[in-house]
Amino acid sequence: MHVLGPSKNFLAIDPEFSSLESAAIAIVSAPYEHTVSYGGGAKGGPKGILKASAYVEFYDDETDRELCFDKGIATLAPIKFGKAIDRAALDMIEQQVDALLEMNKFVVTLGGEHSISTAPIAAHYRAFPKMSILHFDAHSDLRQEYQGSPWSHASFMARVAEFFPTKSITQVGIRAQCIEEAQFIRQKGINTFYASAIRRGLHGQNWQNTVVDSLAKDVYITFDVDAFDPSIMPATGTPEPDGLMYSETIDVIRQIIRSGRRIVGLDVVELAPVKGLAHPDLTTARLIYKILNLAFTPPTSKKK
Ligand SMILES: [Mn+2]
Repeated sequence: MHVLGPSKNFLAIDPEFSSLESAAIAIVSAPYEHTVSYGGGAKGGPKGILKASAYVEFYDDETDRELCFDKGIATLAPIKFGKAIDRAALDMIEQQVDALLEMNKFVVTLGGEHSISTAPIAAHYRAFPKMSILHFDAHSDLRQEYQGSPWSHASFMARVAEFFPTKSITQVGIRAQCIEEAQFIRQKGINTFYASAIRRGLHGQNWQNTVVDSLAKDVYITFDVDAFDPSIMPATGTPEPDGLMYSETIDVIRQIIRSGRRIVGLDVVELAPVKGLAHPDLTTARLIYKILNLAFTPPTSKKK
């Protein structure tokens, strides 16, 4: 597996801290885009995130450390899909994630469209059989198929639900779906926290705690950036109003760690960089580094 150097890797860090041998964290780039439904550009996501990450500070004040130098972060060269689509493309990603998990790396997968997440989820599920999935998204992605394809980004969670226990799936920020998806959620016992329910106070003031209470001890996070409000995240194919803000989102991650749970893996998808608009790429790069900082920092207090 080829690793990118400081001019192209996550956070622009020297080889001493970004070699695969020494790093505890590995970044996989999956610039895959095949089933666009509205705006395109998600294949530029990994590159946009990596480019912006050069401007993210190494130091995190909350955890009071430079995680990238303490733990090391290796960024792998992007997967070249060639003509591979659907299951064949997912297999390529899954193989790489499998290999990294075998080396005991914490794996972050960058998309690409959301359909790629099926691959790292399958790989992590083998390694962490009791894990929950925490799915941030504006869409529940539970359509059995979309525009004729069962492998559409709009169907990704329906594919996951074929091999993963639906009661161990928690969705946050959902605000656009069809009636069949709403019925599927109820039938299968998926824990879906709708944006409207959060805003109407149906999950209480500390809704983040209610979200985290639904999770097992091991948590895999799949993050579609369109979970964020379009005011802070306009650079995505299918933006929807009334989304999550940055700080309240990070509070969910804080609560995972505070409650003694553990984050076992992460993927971030659907960033479609817009030329001349830097903040969405930076927001995504910072989100990733923040989650890593929290994931690798033992809680100082178990207080809720
Ligand atoms: Mn989405």
